[in-house]
Amino acid sequence: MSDKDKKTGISRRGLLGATAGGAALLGGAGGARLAMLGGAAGVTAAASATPAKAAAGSASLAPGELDEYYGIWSSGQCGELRVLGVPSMRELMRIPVFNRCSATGWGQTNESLKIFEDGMLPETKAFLNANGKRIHDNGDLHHPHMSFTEGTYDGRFIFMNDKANTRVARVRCDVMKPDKIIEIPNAKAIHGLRPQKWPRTGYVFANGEDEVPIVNDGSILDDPDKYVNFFTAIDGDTMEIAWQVMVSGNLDNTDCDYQGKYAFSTSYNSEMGMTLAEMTENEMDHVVIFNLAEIEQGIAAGDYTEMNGVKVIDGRKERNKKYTRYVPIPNSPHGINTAPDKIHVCVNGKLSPTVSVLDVRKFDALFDDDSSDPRSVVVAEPQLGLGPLHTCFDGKGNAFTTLFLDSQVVKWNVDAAIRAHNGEDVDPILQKEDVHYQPGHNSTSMGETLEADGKWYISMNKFSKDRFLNVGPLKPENEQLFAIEDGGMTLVHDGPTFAEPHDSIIVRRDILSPRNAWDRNDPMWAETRAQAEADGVDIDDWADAVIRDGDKVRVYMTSVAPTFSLEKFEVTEGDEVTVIVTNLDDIDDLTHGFCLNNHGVAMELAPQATASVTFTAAKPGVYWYYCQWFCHALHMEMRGRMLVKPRGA
Ligand code: K7E
Ligand code: CUA
Repeated sequence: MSDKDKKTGISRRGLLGATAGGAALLGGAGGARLAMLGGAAGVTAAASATPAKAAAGSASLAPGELDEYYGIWSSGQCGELRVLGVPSMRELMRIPVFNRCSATGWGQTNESLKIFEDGMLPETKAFLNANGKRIHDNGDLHHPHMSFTEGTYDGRFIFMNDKANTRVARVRCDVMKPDKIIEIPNAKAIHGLRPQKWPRTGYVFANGEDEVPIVNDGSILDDPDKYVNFFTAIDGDTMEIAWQVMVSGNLDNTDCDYQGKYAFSTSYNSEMGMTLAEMTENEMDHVVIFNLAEIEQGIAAGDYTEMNGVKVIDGRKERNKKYTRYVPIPNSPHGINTAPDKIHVCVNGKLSPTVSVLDVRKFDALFDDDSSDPRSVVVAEPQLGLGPLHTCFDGKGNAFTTLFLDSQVVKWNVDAAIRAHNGEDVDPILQKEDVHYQPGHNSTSMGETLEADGKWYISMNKFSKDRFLNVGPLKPENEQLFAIEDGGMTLVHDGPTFAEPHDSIIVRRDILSPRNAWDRNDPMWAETRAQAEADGVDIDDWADAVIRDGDKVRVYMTSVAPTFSLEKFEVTEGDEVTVIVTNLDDIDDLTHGFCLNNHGVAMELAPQATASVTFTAAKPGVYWYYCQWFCHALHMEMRGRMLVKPRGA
């Protein structure tokens, strides 16, 4: 029984459920909306062949009805993580990760700054200080993936990359907040990211996309021989770097097997070129296969170079075929996706109209014999259409591949593709559907796990163009949800999203059960708690205190709707003030906030949370602070005053 149930015996959910009888209402509205979209689609592109059939109703939920799946969404250059309900596609939450958030204080509270700073490399700290900043508060979050145990999601963590500032973050699924943000040494621009699926996570694999000179000290620019890329294995439990492998070519996306033996990354720019012309010269680029056991043995045997505190194995092309093998793939391959059949890996050709299918059972033989042909692991290479970027699966032997240039999704059968490759006269392509427009990633419900259930398919489209009301030169992206359970593809949702939902996973709802209130002993504010104890303040009880410590002042208060325990406090001009607030309310959804007028200070205080913020009181006068999350009928009255006395007065 959750906290709220213990208190009241009834939750807000229960109340909503009791009034949610009028389900038919929404089904009708949803149908009308979809009919309109079907019409609009004809303007510049062929309308989807199957707009909103009867199955459309299955994506519409009655008010108060809960979704079957959590959709975990990236946000690209917004730097945050988003949570949607699937199939309703209602946005449920935004979780700030690499970005600064006004509503929650993420990137400003001491607790969040500590997470940023703990994972930061020393040279970045120095760079930021030189620029008058404490953290990078932007990110480019492409790939969110949940931790696995034995091939399926285990509800512990969500891992994600930041291409902009070469970081990897972890979000705790119990409170849906990040607890680790680490900067990856040596590599530049972390792009592809996947957690190990078997036996568990385990490693989190992260690709460095941009090559850099091995010694990147400003003395080398145009000397391609000196440039390398890095593949990184992070320990998902400790979020420490386990090892890196130096490779040739820009690493793009990555995935791993269901056997716990191999990871593999697509790589474009095998030329190691610096300009567009140089980068696209070769017809064939490659997939790098990483032999995990051999790499671990190599590390244990001391066959590594230490670079910036990380053990780095040399896995460059033709250096040592023990650790890596390079499989030639046409042409600038992009997405790489392991099928839930545990055997096949789909490599999406991007500039080639093909998807190359690798058979992981052939990888052992490849590594056993140095002279073996790396192409021997390719068991099919169907031509699917123009611009294949990413593939996902229905768990029934079928694959769905996005075709960026064709603005389509192609549904095809993996087994048929293999038979065609072996000379049989069979067409693996089952269906093509127009999407609007230019899809990048796609995902199916539970599709990257052994529990792929083939119910829902999401197309994350890069362009919306004319599909919605014009909002100026910057347009939203567009996402489309298809029901695929009956074997066909039925469009059931078509809706704009802000920049840029890049990738997603769709997780069965029973896998996640976040808390309704924080644990008062949460590690998030352990340091704050230790300081309070040192100051003799019990932050678990209705308390207030103003502790002066030289020019530092710590102001403790607690909140119970609709009051703060401190209605006013005094500091002196020039003091470094830390305000520490604990929300003692433990009722479901009773979040307070602390916002200090004209100081750029604001933070969220969810039930039972402690948070703190530090600033310099530089402006004498009276300043109101107030609760910035609506909490009570007297929410407006939940406020107090800070007096800053002139120094020397
Ligand atoms: Cu295809 Cu960053 Cu996943 Cu873009 S990557 S689409
Ligand atoms: Cu407390 Cu609003």
